[in-house]
Amino acid sequence: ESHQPAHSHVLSSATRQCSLPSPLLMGSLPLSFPSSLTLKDVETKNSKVAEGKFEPEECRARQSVAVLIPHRNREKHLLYLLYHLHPFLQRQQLHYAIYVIHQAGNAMFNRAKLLNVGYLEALKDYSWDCFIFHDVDLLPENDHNLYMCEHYPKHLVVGRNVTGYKLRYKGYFGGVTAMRKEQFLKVNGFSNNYWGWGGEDDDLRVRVELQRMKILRPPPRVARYTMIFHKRDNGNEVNKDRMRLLGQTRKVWKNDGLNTCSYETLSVERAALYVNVTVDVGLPG
Ligand code: UD2
Ligand code: MN
Repeated sequence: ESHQPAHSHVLSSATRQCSLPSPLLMGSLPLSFPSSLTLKDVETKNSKVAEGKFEPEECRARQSVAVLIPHRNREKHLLYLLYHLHPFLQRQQLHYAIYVIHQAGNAMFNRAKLLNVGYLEALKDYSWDCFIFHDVDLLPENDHNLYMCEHYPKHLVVGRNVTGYKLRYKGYFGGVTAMRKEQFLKVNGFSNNYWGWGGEDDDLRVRVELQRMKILRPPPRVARYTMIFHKRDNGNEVNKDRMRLLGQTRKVWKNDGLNTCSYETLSVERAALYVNVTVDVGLPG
């Protein structure tokens, strides 16, 4: 139904692109961890989020962003992440969805493969422009740290509370990273072969460098995170093979990644605040 002539150039507010920076940003906010917080509370506070998705009403979002969270047995961390991340992403006026990729079973954890699965599964829902690969225990402290993709891959974690807010080492690419759909495809995603803790983030950095892409980082005062304290999980012991694997990345990346990622999706549950994809990623070997 329309009372305007078809050739009208009057733009409705919803077709005007969101401004940059978003007028809703608040800068650095203190994080809180209410001990009695429940998922229901977080749902109530985010009533405009449905099936993990949100889109601003007042303007047209600049990017459509899928946030992918590898997960197993960190329910409390996930609750605090959802509690902080939903309002944070809404203030950035993004069209976004949050996907939790849950590894079924108790076998060795495979963060990188879970993120490949997340990318492939999320693209079945929508043609997302941008992917954020996000540890479950990292909370962004400043909403000027934009969950958007750039001309090159972006590493969003310069500093963490636990490391005195300093970059851990040159080339460090762990924690939270942002890559365009095409950039991730170009590097063939993550390796599927890193089981247990460590190395998979460095492997992705090597893939990025092999494609002559640079790595961008926001200013240190902005790219700050709080990591919720944790010990090393059972089933995610240090991967003793990681250095050997890292030595062969340039030889094997074309045949180890998105194009060889075999898995079995056990369920896709569309909860209010996130899409939960439970997956059998198989066993090392
Ligand atoms: C660092 C990196 C992380 C990854 C890891 C090595 C930072 C800030 N993070 O994290 O990106 O490269 O080293 O693999 O540098 N997880 C579960 N359940 C488990 C085990 C892991 O959900 O049982 C997920 C969860 O999202 C977690 C992530 O995997 O945040 C990384 O595992 P971690 O937090 O134990 O490792 P950490 O903090 O050393
Ligand atoms: Mn951690």
